[in-house]
Amino acid sequence: MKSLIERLKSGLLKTRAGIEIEKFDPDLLEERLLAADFGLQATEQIIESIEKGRGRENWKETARQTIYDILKTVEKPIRYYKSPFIMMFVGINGGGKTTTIGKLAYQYNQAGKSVILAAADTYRAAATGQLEIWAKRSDAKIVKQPEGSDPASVAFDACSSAKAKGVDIVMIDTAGRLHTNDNLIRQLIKMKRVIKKIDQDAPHEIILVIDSTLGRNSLVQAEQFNNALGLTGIVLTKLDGSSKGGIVIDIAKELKIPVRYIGFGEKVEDLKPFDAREFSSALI
Ligand SMILES: Nc1nc2c(ncn2[C@@H]2O[C@H](COP(=O)(O)OP(=O)(O)O)[C@@H](O)[C@H]2O)c(=O)[nH]1
Ligand SMILES: [Mg+2]
Repeated sequence: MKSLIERLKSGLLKTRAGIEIEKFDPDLLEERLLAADFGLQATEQIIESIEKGRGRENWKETARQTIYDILKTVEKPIRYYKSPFIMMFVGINGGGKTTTIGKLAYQYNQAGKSVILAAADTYRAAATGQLEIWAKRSDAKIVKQPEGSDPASVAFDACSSAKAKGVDIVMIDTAGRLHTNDNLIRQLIKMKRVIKKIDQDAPHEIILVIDSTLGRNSLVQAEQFNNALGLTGIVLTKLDGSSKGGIVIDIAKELKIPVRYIGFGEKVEDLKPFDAREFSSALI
């Protein structure tokens, strides 16, 4: 079986291949980095560091170090400081919320933690079913209500049940689309407020799940969610299908929101806490 690092490396294959050049050429490198969605600021910083650095022979080493320095600022793993630890997952449809929650539920279960999943995407009929499959796989409990129910009420039920039963972790799956974007944001704000009735500090994490194949388009989205909800972290998914993995560097540079996890495949093991050193080494 492949090690996790090897899996991460093959996950980042497309992005790595996209920025691969034979020898250092600033214009060509700039073009390649921008195409991989590194963003202008980070691209300039990387090229400058090479030009000022220890010779062009070692340009990859310098680039890797500069990428690491940028990424290090968002390498902040989740700190589980109380129980139940309540996490809301938000983001547009298809981004990978349900899959990420499922993978995490499995990993927590393996680590001996008890988990409740809240099926608060009550807007789509199929959403609860998908979460149920993950719950079975990872021996997690699921709290659900009929389609069309109030998502805040599902979240509230899940959190109060976790508190009553001494469950370690609650993960709340939310909708990615309603009739309008405003409705969605309002619904999420209400959910956040209702959860506070269980614990004033909760939700302890509000995590935006972003599809990395969308590249820079997702930065605007992230800003909207962040302004409305105050994000505590980001999960970047689908790095395996993306040639735009540079978006992680752009996020670090522009949004400065901690990157909690990265997803690079559909299997439970294809989700890792974000590690700046590993990521920069796997990239270049
Ligand atoms: N290749 C790949 N596919 C993923 C990854 N994460 C999620 N997916 C797929 O993306 C699709 C949408 O994911 P889903 O969790 O339903 O998104 P949601 O609408 O945000 O809940 C599903 O087909 C998932 O299997 C990933 O890291 N890599
Ligand atoms: Mg979903």
